[in-house]
Amino acid sequence: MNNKGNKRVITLEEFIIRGQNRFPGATGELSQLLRDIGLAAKIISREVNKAGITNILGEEGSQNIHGESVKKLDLFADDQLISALDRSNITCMVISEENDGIVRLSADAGKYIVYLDPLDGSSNIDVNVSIGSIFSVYMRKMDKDVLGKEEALQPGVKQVAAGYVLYGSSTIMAYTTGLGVSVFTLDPSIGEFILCNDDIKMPEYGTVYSLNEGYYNSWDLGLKKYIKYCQVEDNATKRPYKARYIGSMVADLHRTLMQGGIFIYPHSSKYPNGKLRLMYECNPLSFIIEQAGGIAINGENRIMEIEPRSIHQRTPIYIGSKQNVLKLKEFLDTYSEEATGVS
Ligand code: P6P
Repeated sequence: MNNKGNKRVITLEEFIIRGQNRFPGATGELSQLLRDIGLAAKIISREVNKAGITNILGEEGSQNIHGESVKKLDLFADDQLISALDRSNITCMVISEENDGIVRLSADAGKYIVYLDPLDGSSNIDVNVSIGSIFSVYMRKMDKDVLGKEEALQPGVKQVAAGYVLYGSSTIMAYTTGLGVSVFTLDPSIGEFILCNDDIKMPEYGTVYSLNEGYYNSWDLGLKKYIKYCQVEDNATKRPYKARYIGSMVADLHRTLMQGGIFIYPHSSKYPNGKLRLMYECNPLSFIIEQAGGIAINGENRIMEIEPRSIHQRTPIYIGSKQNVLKLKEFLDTYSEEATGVS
């Protein structure tokens, strides 16, 4: 509190430095990396919030590695984040949804590897629906003197930091370094991210389910049964749940973090391995949700324990409040092919 009894404003920069001081051997490099991402986020937020005015909306004309049309803001966000990381000489390489291969930065000796989804949910840009940036940070395995994919292919449990920026009605930044989840709101009048919650814990049980029900016919039996369970009236478990689906993973996950519930993107006939990417969507958001007390699985195993085979690998994901994910897992196990003999 300040001398007028008002709650003191803590900026992202101040909070990062405080966090650094909790690690006696800290060199300040991870703090610098997080500040760099914060700066890029402010610049991206400015462009997202005026996208309708400048000619930055619409498609850039090319396609990314996944055959998805690239929006101009996608490339702008990618450029801003990569150049911010490059300036500090502590990141040796970046893997981003917008680049087919590994992007080697000037700091060959940099100790960090950063995965980016520069602008997730970009299909929503033109209709003014919230979109987000996602980042995931690993330590380089210093015993390898050759920078390559084997350096980058580490399971999510090895992340040293992860977070997202949500460009919505306000711009929110949430991140974790393994000591809980901190959430900040951008105050555009002073250009600072201001701390809102320094150790957020999500509800253990939620009453919102979130998935694209358009793919219902290609779901596994267990998922069909679970969604029907969510829709049955039962006062004791506060069912039927609400259905909420924004179609922008960062927005759906931020709501799940704040209100509880479950977000699902399963495998389907269209996406046999799921649509969402393990390394720069599911691992970082799983780190956040687990740090806030939730669970994230691929239907069988913990997302963050998946041994990655490729940098753009996809995975099904079931993520959210502990009790909701465990209940879903019961249905998946009960009605699995093994249990029913039905494929
Ligand atoms: P669908 C956005 O394109 C995205 O990658 C995620 O942000 C979002 O959760 C998902 O795809 C939406 O996919 O198939 O429901 O449109």
